[in-house]
Amino acid sequence: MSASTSPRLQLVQGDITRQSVAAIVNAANSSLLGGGGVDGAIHRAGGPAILEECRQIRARQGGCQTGEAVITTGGRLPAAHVIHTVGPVWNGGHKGEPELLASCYRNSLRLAQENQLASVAFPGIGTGIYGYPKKEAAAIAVREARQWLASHEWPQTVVFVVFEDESQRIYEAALAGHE
Ligand code: AR6
Repeated sequence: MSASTSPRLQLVQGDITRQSVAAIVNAANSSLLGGGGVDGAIHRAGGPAILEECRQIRARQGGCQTGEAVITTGGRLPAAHVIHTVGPVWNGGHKGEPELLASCYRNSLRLAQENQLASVAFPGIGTGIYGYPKKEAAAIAVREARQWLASHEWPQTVVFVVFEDESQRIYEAALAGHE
């Protein structure tokens, strides 16, 4: 159930917590203390070491603002690291949501570059509980990843991980549209 689009940009259908990559990206909230959706699944699968490091980051810098990103261990996950980013809550699209979502991708990719992470897997940040329309979000995700890869060595590979069939179709279209 996977489709390869280019050596450096890939699409996989499945559970992001099962991905053997250098880092998976978490659709977190600004508290960094966990929640539902991907966030809950990552903390469950990765164990308490992730939350412990999130607490240390909170103590240092008071959480993570919308559009920003922080990095922790992956705990027991196959991925060595988790990059936590906070997507915008969808509020009609005129409250800066597109720019904030683009920042999530760029800031996550910047952390991957700084840590020389070979491969990073993203879920559809913001497209679950936070309500960002999936098609518009996929277009931003693909645009930001392509722009980053065109001008940076790290990460070498970006993987979009989609859960549902509908998301798979949406990403396939977004990737085809930018070829
Ligand atoms: N693997 C890959 N994708 C998944 C998985 C999985 N295991 N589980 C869900 N998705 P969401 P958000 C998809 O709600 O909208 C949390 O409570 C899902 O279908 O996890 O950014 C946080 O603590 C959807 O397309 O993230 C925040 O409070 C996408 O991942 C809030 O939710 C993201 O859905 C963040 O909401």
